[in-house]
Amino acid sequence: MSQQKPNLHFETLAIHEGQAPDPATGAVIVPIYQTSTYVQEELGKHKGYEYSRTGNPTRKALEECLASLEGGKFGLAFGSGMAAESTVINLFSQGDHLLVSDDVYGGTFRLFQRVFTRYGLTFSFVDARDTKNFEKGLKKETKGIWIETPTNPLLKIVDLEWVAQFAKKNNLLSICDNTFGTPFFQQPLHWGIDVVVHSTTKYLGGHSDVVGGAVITNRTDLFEALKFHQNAVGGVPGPFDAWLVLRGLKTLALRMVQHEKNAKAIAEMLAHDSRVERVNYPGLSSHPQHALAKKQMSGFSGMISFDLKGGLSASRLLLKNTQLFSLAESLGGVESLIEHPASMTHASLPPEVRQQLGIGDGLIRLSVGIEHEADLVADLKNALDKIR
Ligand code: P1T
Repeated sequence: MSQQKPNLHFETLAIHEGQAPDPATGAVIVPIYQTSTYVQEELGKHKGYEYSRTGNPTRKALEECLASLEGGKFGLAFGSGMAAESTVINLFSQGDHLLVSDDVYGGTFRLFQRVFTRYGLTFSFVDARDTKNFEKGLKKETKGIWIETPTNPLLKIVDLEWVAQFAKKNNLLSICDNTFGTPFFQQPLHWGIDVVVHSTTKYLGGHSDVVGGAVITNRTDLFEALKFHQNAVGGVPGPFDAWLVLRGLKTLALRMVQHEKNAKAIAEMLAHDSRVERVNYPGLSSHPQHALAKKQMSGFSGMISFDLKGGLSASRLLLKNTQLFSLAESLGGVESLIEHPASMTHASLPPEVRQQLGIGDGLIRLSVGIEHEADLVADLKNALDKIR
């Protein structure tokens, strides 16, 4: 359990929470406890650790720090975002139904539709910009509501406060994937959401050098059930991976300020470019849900998507001609990335679902890094000029 000190700020918690100097050596940085097991002095007498799937001091430091940053009591770390998601879904039972915001990471859609439906769970994907769609989708078997906000890749916003209240009223477990927002800009637990999940591969790790996931909650009952499943199912991160994410967290606040500043400049440039049909960035006042984004986020993060006029051939030219934006899946690292959701991150969605959502051949997604703003703007302008 995180010993959160209410008077400490985010930046301070990121560096200190769960990370007291090592009692054995005085090391300022939490050591990488690269061990699978721990000695018992005599039967049943140990220093709190028995086996590293169950618990590891490096992982524990990360889990406490993650909990404090989300304003939560309990954190659990996983070997990937998908492992974190699977463990949360393990809380449900055969016959249960979940409402899901329709625009989610392609791998989340795949996990729900192609893995967990085989275990007797059912999922309804609804356009969560209009909360009436959740009301319409509610069934007597509905036990959970799963949202992403901002969504991947269309940057739709889902009303956290409404979802939390709707879940409470209808006895549902509410879960929010906060990967795009990050706890620096958005804290779903604050609005009453039960469980936050993360791909720590992204902004939290921040350097594109580790794959990881996390789950955070304030509820003791949920923590106990999740901790049981973390150990029983076993999707834990290795100590070195936990350490990399912990190191990444230390600079999260600084990085997010720069990600947002750069993203804003690029979104504004794109919004004025004749080759661009539409820009999705919640920080633009023209975003249809800008007011809601402003209510529940303190900043708008570094993810942008936009539709190019000219479809696939225009996309190909743009993707081929950026120098600083590398063509790659993933997001949230210090370096800028560009990708084509329809054939990359969201290729696992059936074509008709992609079309319905508006993930077309002209859609481009940017993960704006922390390089100099002017260099990034110039790189994109230069690549846009190659389209005609
Ligand atoms: O890749 P992994 O750490 O397993 O996390 C999965 C995941 C979960 N939630 C969201 C919102 C995500 O974006 C992801 C992974 N996304 C990408 C790899 C991507 O490029 O969108």
